[in-house]
Amino acid sequence: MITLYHTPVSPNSRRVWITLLEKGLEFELVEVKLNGGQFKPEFLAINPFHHIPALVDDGFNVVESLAILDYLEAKYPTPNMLPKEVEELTIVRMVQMVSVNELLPAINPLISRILDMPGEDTEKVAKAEAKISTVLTFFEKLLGDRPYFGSDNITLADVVAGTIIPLISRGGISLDEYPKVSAWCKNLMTRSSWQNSAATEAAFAEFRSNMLARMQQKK
Ligand SMILES: N[C@@H](CCC(=O)N[C@@H](CS)C(=O)NCC(=O)O)C(=O)O
Repeated sequence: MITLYHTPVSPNSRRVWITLLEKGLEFELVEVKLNGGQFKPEFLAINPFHHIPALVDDGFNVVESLAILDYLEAKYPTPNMLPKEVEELTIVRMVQMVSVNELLPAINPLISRILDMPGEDTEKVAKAEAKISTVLTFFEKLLGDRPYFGSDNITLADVVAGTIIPLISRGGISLDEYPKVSAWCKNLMTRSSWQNSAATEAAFAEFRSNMLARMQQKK
């Protein structure tokens, strides 16, 4: 039995959820409330670093979302979500790493817009927009004429980038200047895995009130 410990608005856990759905696996979802649930001893026994996502498969614990995706691909290889050809595989890995190391941190200054909260830092937002533009230009080239990154079928790169880019749109950044990325993103949104794992407005509202509470505590 597979159990995924997750939080609805987190792109880190959503990428695992989508991979489970794309692979047609049976699994149980356990929501970890990030207002303290991650520090409960039973969760720390699974992930001592108190982060979601964490996956438990028949007693085997896996943490770190990219490691979880590799585990799922190796253990449940059908459908195949990692190309074998060297350049295609490298494109997938580049997109995964750029998404996590460049794009995701650039979203942080946009959080106030994504969640409709006060306190936007305009200087940080301008820097974030410049970084996001660099990433989107890079992705536009990497997509080329293919429907997915490095493949004609969905890959683990699409799952990683495709759970972050919708948040950028929610943060008010248009994809119009990047027609290939825009078409790729629209196509992903039609997949049942994306539709069934989308965070509800109630989940965004809960995340927002947790953020506001944390900001109050820091004052
Ligand atoms: N590198 C980790 C990052 C996971 C992560 O940052 N998770 C956040 C939510 S998006 C979390 O659990 N935060 C709560 C905490 O660290 O206490 C991964 O990719 O799995």
